[in-house]
This record gives sequence, C-alpha cells and structure tokens, in this order.
Amino acid sequence: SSGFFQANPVLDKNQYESDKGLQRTLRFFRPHSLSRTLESRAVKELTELGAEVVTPQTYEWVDEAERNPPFIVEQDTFGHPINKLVTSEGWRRLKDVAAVQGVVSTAFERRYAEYSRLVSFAKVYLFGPSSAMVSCPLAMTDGCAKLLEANGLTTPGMRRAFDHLTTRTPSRAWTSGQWMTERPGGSDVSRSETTAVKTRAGHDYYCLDGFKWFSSATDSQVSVMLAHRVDRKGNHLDGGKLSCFLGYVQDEDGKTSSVRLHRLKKKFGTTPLPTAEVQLTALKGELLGKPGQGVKTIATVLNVTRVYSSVSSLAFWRRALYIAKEYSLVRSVFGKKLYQLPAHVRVLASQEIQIRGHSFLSFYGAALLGREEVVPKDLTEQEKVLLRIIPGLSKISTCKRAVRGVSECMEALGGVGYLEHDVRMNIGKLLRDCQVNAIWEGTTNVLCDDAIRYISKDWKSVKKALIWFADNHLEDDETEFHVSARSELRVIVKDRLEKWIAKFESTPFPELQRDAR
Ligand code: MFK
Ligand code: FAD
Repeated sequence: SSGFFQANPVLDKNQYESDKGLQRTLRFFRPHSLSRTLESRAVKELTELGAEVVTPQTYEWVDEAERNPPFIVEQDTFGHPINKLVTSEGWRRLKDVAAVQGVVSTAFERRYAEYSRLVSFAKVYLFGPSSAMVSCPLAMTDGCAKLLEANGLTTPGMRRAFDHLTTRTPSRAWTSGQWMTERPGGSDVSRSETTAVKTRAGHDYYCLDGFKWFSSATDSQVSVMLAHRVDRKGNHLDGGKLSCFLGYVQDEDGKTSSVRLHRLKKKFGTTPLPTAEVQLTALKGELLGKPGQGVKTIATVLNVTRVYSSVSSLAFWRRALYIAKEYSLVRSVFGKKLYQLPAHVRVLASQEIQIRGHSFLSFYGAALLGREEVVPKDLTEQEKVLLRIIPGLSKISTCKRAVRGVSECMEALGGVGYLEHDVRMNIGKLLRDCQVNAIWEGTTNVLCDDAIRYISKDWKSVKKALIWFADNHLEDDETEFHVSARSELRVIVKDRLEKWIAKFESTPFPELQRDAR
C-alpha cells in the first residue's frame, strides 16, 4: 500500500551509555576509595550489558517467553503423575544471560569492594525490562545468598547452595524462592500454617509440611521459607513464633518429590514468571538464624528484594521514557516533531526529573547494602537506621509512582503507545509488570505500618538520621536538573513522613470499623 508510514524510533541504543541519569547516580554514590581502574572496569561491564539488553536476540527471548507462558504437566501418557513445570526457552536463556552477566554474583564477588552492590543493582536496572521477569527469581536468589552468607555458611548444604546461587556459570547456576505467603496471610505472616519438625536421624534437618499460596521462583532449587517449629506431637515450640528455613526443593538428582505444584496463578502481568501454589510434604530443610526469630531472620532477604522491587520499577519507568523520547524524535504533528512542542517536552522532562529523584532513593538502598556487606564497621549509627527504613521507603515511593509514570509515557506515544505488536516498544507489558512491584514484598500500607512501628520505638534517632540524610544527600548544587531531582527526593521524604505520621495519629473510616464489629 502507499501513503504515509511512520519511521521507526531507534530502540537499540546502549541502555547504559544513553542513560545519563544512571551514570550520574552511580557517580554520586561512588566511594572515594574506588580506583579509576576499577571504575573503568565497572563501566565496561555495564556498557556490555547495556548493549546486550536491546539486541534482537534478547528481545526474541523476551517475546518468546511472553508468548509461551509456563504450564504444568500433570501426568505422562500412561497416567503416572509427573507434576512437572515447563517454562519457555526464552525464560531459560534469559536466566543464562543473568548468570553470565553476573547480575547477582557481582554483589558477592566484591570485585569493586563496597561499590559492588551499586554495580550489581545497576545490572538489575539494565537487565530488568529485558528479562521477562527473570529479575524476580534473581531478587530472591540474591536475598537468599546474602542471608546464607550473613549466617556464616554453617553447613555443607548451605555452602553448596551459596556456591550455586552466586556462580556465573549457567550450567551450575541455581535460583532461590522465598516462601512466606500462605492462604491465611501474606502481610500478617504470623498466621502461617506450615510446620517444621526435626527428623529422627540425629541430623539437624527438619521436615517441612504446609501449603505456600504464592511461589514465584517455582523452578528454583532451594527456597527460604517461614514455618512454625513443632514437636512430634504437633505442639508449637518457640511460643508460637515463626522460624526461618532453607528448604532443599530439588534433591541431588533435580527431583522435587516433596513439592507438589498445585496450580499456576492466572495473572494480570508477569506472564513468563511461574507463580504457583505449592504443597510441601516432608520437605528437607535447615534452620536459618535463631528458632522463633523467623521474621527477623528473613528480613535480611526482604531488605534486598525490596531494593530490587524499587530499582526494577525505576527501570521499567526509565525504559518507557526512553521509548517515548525516541518516538518524539521521529513523530511529526502540526508541522513539528514532538520534541519541538513545549507541552510534550514538559511531560517528558517531568518524568525524567521524577525518575532521577527516585533513582537517588533506590540506589541509596543499594549503597547502604554495599557498606553493610563490605565495610560494616564503618557504618554510622545514622546509616544503620537508614538501612532499616530506606528499602521500604524507596519501595513504597518508587513502585507506586512508576505505575503512573509508565502510564504517562504510554500516552506520550499516542495510540501506538497502547499497542503490543513490537516487544521492543511494548509499554503495556512494562505497565502490567510494574504494577505488581507495589504489591509483593509488602504492600504500601504494610510497609508504612512497619516504618511507623520502628519510628515510634525510637523517633529521636530516626529523626536524627533523616536530618543527616537530608544534609548529606539533599543539598542543592550542580545543574538545574540535579536541583530538581534533589527537591523531588525531598518531597518524597517529607510527603511520606507526613503521611506516616497522619496515619499514626488518626483512625480513618470509623463507620467501616463500626460495621466490622
Ligand atoms: C523485580 C523485583 C522482584 C522482587 C521479587 C518479588 C517476588 C515476590 C516475593 C514475595 O512477595 S515474598 C513475600 C513478601 N512478604 C512480605 O514482604 C510480608 C509483608 N509483611 C511485613 O513486612 C510485615 O511487617 C511483617 C511480616 C514483617 C510483620 O510480621 P510480625 O511478625 O508482626 O513482625 P514484626 O514484629 O513487625 O517484626 C519482627 C522483628 O523483625 C522486629 O524486630 P524486633 O523483634 O527486634 O523488634 C522487626 O523490627 C524486625 N523486622 C521486620 N521487618 C524488618 C525487620 N528488621 C529489619 N528489616 C525489616 N524490613
Ligand atoms: P493481605 O495481607 O490479605 O492484604 C490485603 C490488603 O490489606 C492489602 O491492601 C494490604 O495493604 C492491607 N493490609 C494488610 N495489613 C494491613 C495493615 N496492618 N494496615 C493497613 N492495611 C493493611 N509471596 C511469597 O511469599 N513468595 C512469592 O514468590 C510470591 N510471589 C508473588 C507473585 C505475585 C505475582 C503476586 C501478586 C504475589 C506474590 N506473593 C509472593 C505474595 C505477596 O507477597 C502478597 O500477596 C503480599 O505480601 C500481600 O499479602 P496478601 O495477598 O495476603 O494480602
């Protein structure tokens, strides 16, 4: 046919090189002690990944994973139960990319000392929107490896798992699940029904029995989970408090006989991700941390996965903006290119500024994790407090705002923004995948509630830490863009705090509570 055809936007620019905001954020948090040689090496790694995430091959795998969702094969031809999970080729290939690129292992190799965490989260950011949600199991894998390391890798099983979780060799690479949510409660995990009883063999192994309502890394070899320790008669130990366990999901032969996949969830987005309900029957597990301190122990995982959620939402948002910006260079309306229209540019600039503000907050979580892991003795009292609240704070702010931001970027493309023909400019998919970040790893109100509890215990030191944070990280300097990003960040902190305090002080909807009674 003839007539006008819109030229394609350029969608394969290097995602590291073309992202000045990311580069600036990384420079901002770069420790003074980092040598130029190491910094160049990090830039080289990020440039390589920045190119790989937009290659035709990567997009082909993303597309393939999106078009072929996982499924469960219940029985073989003869009716023997096999209960096998089948994932797509794209999903598996992208897992290999993650291993080779060291998305998780960079944090544990410590090649860049405390800066390693920033490099690993920069990789999460670059890879996330091109990962077909492989970033989800990576988050839990990273959290599990951190928890195992923090617990001193005390058993051969844990040492072996750590080794597999942090390797760059795809054929040896494992992932970990994080099984917390059960039917009675995901926010209030104390209502969990899963039990753990010590085996007879004189080992320190436990048999775990229960039903996990959401399992997103269902093809994982191990999983961190919560359960109630009980004696052989089923009596609860530890005053009914939960304990944390490492569950060996796959045995030496890769079999998962103790884990029955009940069904896969039918979801709004995250299509390639195998989120299942799983039934555990005498699953072999080892205790992590102290008995009865499960929540406190698994918090190490939560603080990593919450930074992942935040960085990942930021990354979806930025990818959507990248597409919108490129489109503005090629699309003409009323005799001008979109990028020449002040109102359109204002929309894009506003997104850019918000992304930069949120990127300081998200990557600050990464910077703190890096300091905790590599130079724990140098952590100030203020940093310890901030490490406790920044992962949650940045998650609730970024994950919620990103949904609105991605939606704005979709509108910036007009009608084609709503289309899903081309995986490279599928903003709808980014929007769907972004939405879940506000829900999993703790909803907004639940994380606010946690922060309130923590703040109310020691408001004075939290206030001191926040003032220190503002003084050290929110001072106005450099370019106009930088100033805007900082003031955006100040709004987030102020806005959130005010909301928390308001929640703390008021009891909304008294009529609802009356009805409930
Ligand atoms: C691409 C990105 C992908 C990311 C992967 C996502 C895949 C999806 C995976 C999941 O969704 S896994 C399920 C995630 N579930 C949650 O996040 C649960 C949300 N609910 C909460 O966070 C509740 O606040 C909580 C379960 C923690 C409440 O439980 P409790 O039993 O009432 O605990 P409590 O009393 O608040 O805390 C117990 C102790 O742990 C306290 O310490 P103390 O005993 O010393 O007072 C807390 O301070 C401590 N704690 C709690 N949260 C902490 C923490 N410590 C450090 N950091 C935290 N975040
Ligand atoms: P509920 O706890 O029932 O919450 C319902 C509502 O009540 C929410 O709006 C919440 O904000 C509100 N609420 C709860 N408590 C309070 C409070 N104190 N104050 C005010 N409001 C409150 N979980 C895992 O363990 N492992 C996984 O791999 C996993 N994967 C997931 C994948 C997907 C795609 C999804 C959607 C979820 C996944 N989850 C996983 C579960 C997720 O972590 C939970 O759904 C989430 O933590 C909320 O728990 P819930 O669903 O039980 O909601």
